[in-house]
Amino acid sequence: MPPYWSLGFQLSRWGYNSMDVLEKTVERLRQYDIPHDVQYCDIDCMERQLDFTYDDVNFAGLPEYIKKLKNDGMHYVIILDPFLTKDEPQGTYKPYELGQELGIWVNNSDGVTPAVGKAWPPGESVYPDYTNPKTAEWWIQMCMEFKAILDYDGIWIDMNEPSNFQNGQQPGCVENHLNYPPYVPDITGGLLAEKTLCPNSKTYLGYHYDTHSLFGWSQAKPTFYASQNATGKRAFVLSRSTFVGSGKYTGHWLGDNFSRWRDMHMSIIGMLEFNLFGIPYIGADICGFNEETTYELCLRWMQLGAFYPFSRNHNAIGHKEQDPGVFGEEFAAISRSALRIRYSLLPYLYTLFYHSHVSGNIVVRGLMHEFTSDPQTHEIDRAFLWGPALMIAPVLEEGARSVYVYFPEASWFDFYTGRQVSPSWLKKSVEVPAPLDVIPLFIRGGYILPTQFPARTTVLSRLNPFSLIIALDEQGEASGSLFWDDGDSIDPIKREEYFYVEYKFSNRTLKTTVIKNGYRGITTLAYSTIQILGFTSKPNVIFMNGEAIPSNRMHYSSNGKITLQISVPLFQELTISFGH
Ligand code: MIG
Repeated sequence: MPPYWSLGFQLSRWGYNSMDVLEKTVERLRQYDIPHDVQYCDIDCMERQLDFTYDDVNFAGLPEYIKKLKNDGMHYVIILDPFLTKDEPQGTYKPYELGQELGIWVNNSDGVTPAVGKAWPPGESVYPDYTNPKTAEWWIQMCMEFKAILDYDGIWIDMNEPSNFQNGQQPGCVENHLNYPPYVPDITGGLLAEKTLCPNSKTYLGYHYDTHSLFGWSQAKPTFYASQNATGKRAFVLSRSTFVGSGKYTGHWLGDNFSRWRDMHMSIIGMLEFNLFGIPYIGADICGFNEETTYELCLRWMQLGAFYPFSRNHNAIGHKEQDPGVFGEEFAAISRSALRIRYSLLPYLYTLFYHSHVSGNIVVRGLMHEFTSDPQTHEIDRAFLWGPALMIAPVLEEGARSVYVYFPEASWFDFYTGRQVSPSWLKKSVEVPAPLDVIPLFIRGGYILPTQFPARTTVLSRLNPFSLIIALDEQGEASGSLFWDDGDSIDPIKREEYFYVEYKFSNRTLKTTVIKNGYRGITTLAYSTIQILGFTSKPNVIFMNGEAIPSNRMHYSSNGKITLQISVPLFQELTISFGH
């Protein structure tokens, strides 16, 4: 389970370069009231790019600033690289010296001398061999000690392919069948050692040749425990390199994309793939990493990125600022409204993660996943679903003010108006309006989505009233569920400290069934609104648990939408009937 806060909006960049710029950036998001849960600082925040340090000159006051952010309900994530310089003066850099003493680096083919590459920190670097259990212990210890210096909430692990600025370690890879096998995959440079270590390097588990693709995988697990042990809370790990099975310990971002429309489109494909790979916590750098973004690209990307499970705007060093507060009032307002929709839907998203966690179901889905027998869905990579029920159809082209949306056979409702999509649109690609301030969204009939009133952070939104959106199918039925817990403790499901309720609507009646009532914090939460879409005739009497509800609590609009105001604790089971 990801921590709840990690479903909030996140902001990062490589190259804030100073405390002042970092603070001003965060401040303008706040001025514009743009939801913002997580802040990052990249390797420019380190002292000379040394892991487990921070630059106390250019980022003087960072530890105090992090405390301030956290007091304000925000969270902070650090970055760590998997290489350590061996060339700091003796007695000054413990992470290297302790690791050297323990003998935990990836070695040359002799199995004893460390492989020496070149990476970000000054001097030459060695590589922790995370397949060695001793390395895991050392890493966890370093992360825990660093927590006393920067009070972080999660760990971003980068460059863990592992990346090296040279082809192979020094003095280069000898000519043999491991380093130069007769056949290689279609890789950059046609060389296995390209920008990494020689294949005949030795790790605890065997030759690097055999374990190369598992480097990030082997780092994710100890980093998960480092995060968990250091914070005492649910782990947050974000890794650039992953493998099958990584999803148990880490999320992933899609790496160094470009600020191009095509890359924005490709991110949907990457997101769908990673859900199939069992790594549902996934997203791309919003507004693009390399190259300069533009106002319109970045705005459309903020709208799309509001629907990445991992929603982070991130930028490379040297490029113009691209956070949602930097482009002025209109941009800020549009970003705010997209993110407020995200935040209102977080109970639904979190519940999808619960189902993914306990049963392996996926979070973000291609339309073909839900409409397998409709061949027209099989090629769709411009629209996607959250779970079975929410279709997102972003604008992916410059200048476009509409998108073509394919509606598989189902009842669909416009998210914004609640109006049902005309049956004549089904099984067709239909042009729907998408002015600059709108990302088209549709709810699928047959489903009940729990929502919550949004706020600037999830810490605040988690206190707000809940609502249900009940979208009816052709039979007038719908179902759904809500998982809820404290959002950041370790293993709430194993400890049975959670709340789980199932929703069922049929025969004009909503029934909620509390399956698990193990979370104490549930008592202060309440439903405030029940919305029903696709209700064809105005109900005359409404009964809730046997008592009539005053008619002024209900609004019925001719497009078939019922809005009912109630005030009932979440733990209370409900039977609400909408009589003729
Ligand atoms: O050589 O830490 O993909 O997100 O900003 C670049 C600096 C190293 C690559 C990551 C990117 C990050 C950058 N890193």
